[in-house]
Amino acid sequence: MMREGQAHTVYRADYQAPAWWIDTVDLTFDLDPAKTRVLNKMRVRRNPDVPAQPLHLNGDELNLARVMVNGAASSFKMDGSDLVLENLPEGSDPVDLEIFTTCMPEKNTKLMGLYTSSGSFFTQCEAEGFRRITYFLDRPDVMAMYTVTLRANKAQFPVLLSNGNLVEQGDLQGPGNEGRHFAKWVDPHKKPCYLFALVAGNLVAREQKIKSRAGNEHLLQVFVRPGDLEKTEHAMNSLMASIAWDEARFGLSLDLDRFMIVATGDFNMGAMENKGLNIFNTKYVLASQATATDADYANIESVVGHEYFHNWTGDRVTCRDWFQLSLKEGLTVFRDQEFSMDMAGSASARAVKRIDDVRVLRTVQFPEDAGPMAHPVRPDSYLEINNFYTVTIYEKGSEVVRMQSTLVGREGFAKGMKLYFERHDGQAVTCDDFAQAIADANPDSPLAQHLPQFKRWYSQSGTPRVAAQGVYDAEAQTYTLTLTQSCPATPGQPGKEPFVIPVTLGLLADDGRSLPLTIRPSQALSSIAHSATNHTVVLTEASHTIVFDGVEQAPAPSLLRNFSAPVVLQIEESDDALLHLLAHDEDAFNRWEAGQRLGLRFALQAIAARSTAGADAPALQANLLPASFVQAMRDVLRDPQLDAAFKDLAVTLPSEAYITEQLDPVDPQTVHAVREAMRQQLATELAADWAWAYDECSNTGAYVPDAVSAGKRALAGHALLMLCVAARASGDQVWPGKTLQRYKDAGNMTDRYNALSALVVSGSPLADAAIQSFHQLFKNDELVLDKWFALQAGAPDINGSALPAVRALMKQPDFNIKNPNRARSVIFSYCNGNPGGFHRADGAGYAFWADQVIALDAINPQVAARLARSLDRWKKLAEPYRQAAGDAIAKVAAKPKLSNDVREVITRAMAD
Ligand code: B3K
Ligand code: ZN
Repeated sequence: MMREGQAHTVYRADYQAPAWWIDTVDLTFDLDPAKTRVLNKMRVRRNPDVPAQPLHLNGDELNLARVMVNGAASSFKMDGSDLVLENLPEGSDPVDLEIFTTCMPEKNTKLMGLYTSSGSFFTQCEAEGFRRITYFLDRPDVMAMYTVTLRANKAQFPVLLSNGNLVEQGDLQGPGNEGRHFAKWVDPHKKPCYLFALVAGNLVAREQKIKSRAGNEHLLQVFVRPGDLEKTEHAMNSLMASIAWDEARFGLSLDLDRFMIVATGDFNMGAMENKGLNIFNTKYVLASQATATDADYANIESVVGHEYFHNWTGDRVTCRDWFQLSLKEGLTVFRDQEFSMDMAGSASARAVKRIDDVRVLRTVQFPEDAGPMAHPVRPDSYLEINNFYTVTIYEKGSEVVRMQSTLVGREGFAKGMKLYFERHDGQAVTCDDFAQAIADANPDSPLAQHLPQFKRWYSQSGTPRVAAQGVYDAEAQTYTLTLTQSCPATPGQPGKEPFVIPVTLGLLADDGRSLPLTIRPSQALSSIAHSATNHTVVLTEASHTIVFDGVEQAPAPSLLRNFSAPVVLQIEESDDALLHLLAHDEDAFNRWEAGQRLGLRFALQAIAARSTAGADAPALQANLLPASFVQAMRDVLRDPQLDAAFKDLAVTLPSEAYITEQLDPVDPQTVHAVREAMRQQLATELAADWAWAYDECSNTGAYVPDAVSAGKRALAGHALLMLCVAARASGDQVWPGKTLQRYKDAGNMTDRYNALSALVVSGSPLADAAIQSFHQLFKNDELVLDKWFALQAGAPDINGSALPAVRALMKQPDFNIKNPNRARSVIFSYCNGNPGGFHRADGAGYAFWADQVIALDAINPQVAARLARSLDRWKKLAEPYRQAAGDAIAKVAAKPKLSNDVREVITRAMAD
């Protein structure tokens, strides 16, 4: 039965407690790829707090065979694809239900519910996939105890896994059961159905026994396909580190005898935190130095950590309803970010991680918050919940938790977490409950003082602006800073109330020293002193005037240090002031930020100059960047105090996505051309410095994926790219030649991939041969092939070459649109990662996008809806792009059989 025709908007305000509870669930699966039989025995009872209602069970694409109530066959009714039981016994006694259904896992291309991948069974139930396995109250506030029996052919499916503890296993007896076996699992914790999982197949496991601080023994297992076992060491190490970290930092220990991770090559997203049985995309499990880059290693650590941390923040305390998704996601992203920072070690490595996270926030979340899909961290409505697993829920949600931590301090936050678990362990709760616990544990904090106002971060969408203006009075020795906040209108939210905004700041003297801060006390403004030279002021009003006393000279203000709030800072600063911050700020984040602001400024100036000149615009000049900026980049590169990883970020120009966000209307080809010209200039004028940096960093010895050596490899790779870019202009082939040699000699994937990428991205004639050789070397490794596809789909567009190249890639025998990783590596890499190739004046890129959204929607609506987001910002495109993008969107909208997922994205894009 299909869900089509059932599309309706769900509103947060309509939340009602369930009319029935499900106390226990006993599931028996007869696993067969073509037709799996599911027997679901549930004990249910009426919720005494809610007026009596029929039991309305969700279902999706199920074949129903029979329903029994307290042992007798029962009548039932269908409501669309849902099952309604109207005549259940009155009263408060528990009722025993038995529901027998079948489903077709091998036909399940949506990868939601029970599906097969390379001959094994996997499940994905969040958000609403459990209803594709059996009829159920598919909502997170219904928490039950699960017993699961899996039965299958033993040769084909030797491993049978589900949540919790294995209590029984053996061969099945009797006629029809030849060659079949079973396993019975009991989960000792009650859980919502979205955390249910099963896995069955031919898998092998890396195992590790550990002892917790409390002295308990646990078995950790990482399951993969035979042959991949040697690539699981890093995932296992990451899991052990995560367990140790959660105990040390938050006093949270593993609550299960056994914790399992299973990898599959077919997965809609990164990974899933099913209780005790996490299911992962292979991309975030498998790593060897020959096949995975430093970024892959870091991502594995972060995703393994994220899913493990969900064991408490998500699984022990879960969401009351899906509007509260950020309760678990924002908090768990905050926890994984902190984990990665603690693992990275040095202050500089922490800053690098912070910069990486802020880059994602500003290049993906800020555009989301300014576009048609803008929604609050706690949304008010949705058509399809899967569309709300967004950077706003995750990354902005994490920033909202980070601000709470800033406002109560690190220790105060740990106390708040403790109270949160004391109050809510085993419950399904709301974002309000979380913030209340953090505030109640810290009654004297600015968070407690301003809690209702602080919670506007959950309810108001859009990215706030903070405008800053400073005046120095030499005579009075005061520096007066006025900070004014505002927030643009977003869909459904024309006006906004002021937010609580923590602004961490300092003042720099001429010689680069940080000045001691004396903030004149004021009723309206709380402030927190972290050190003599670094304070956080807490904005609550539309405008605040902050007076610093005893300021001996006109200072350069360093505001929003460490990106203390997810806002846009608007401040007029001279180039010199920014160069000064870039050279001296004690806050590493703001050093990087000063360079970004300068780079952005020069890009916007060049773009403005070109659009004024119109069609007569001369070819871009080589010197878009002033000599002082180029020199500052040279100083960064050559600075003996700075880590390579920081240098790599500081000498990277703002991305096209970030520049684009500052413009309205935007001509994407101008943005592309200007950024390319700026990069060409940095490549050429700093050629000797890049060569020096390459020599300094190119040899990192035996491969270890630690932050310091990874930083060196990143900078060496960046230097190679710039040297190849310089060669493109000069014609000198020495560096491309060296790069090809580096590609051949590389002892690890990071160096090999960076060399290959330098050749491809710089458009070197040597790229083709290297691309061929890479395919030869790695044609049997799916994850490396994804890199191979992605690199080519993102390759520079030379006279319209990118789109035909993408079409050719899709004809390759190893392209498979049904595999989400492969679809992403080609189609998404082109539509989202190759702006110069995608935004074609003839609109062919957009037409291709429309065709792919439609094709994918028939296979996998979740993946299709992600792709549908590529044109979110189409209304601010300049002509002829806008018209062409509008036509492509209309083409998708005209399809009668769209999924809710794609329909919602497209409808919003058209309405905005
Ligand atoms: N909770 C899952 C995401 C589920 C997405 C459903 N469409 C992974 C995570 O955030 O850890
Ligand atoms: Zn998560």
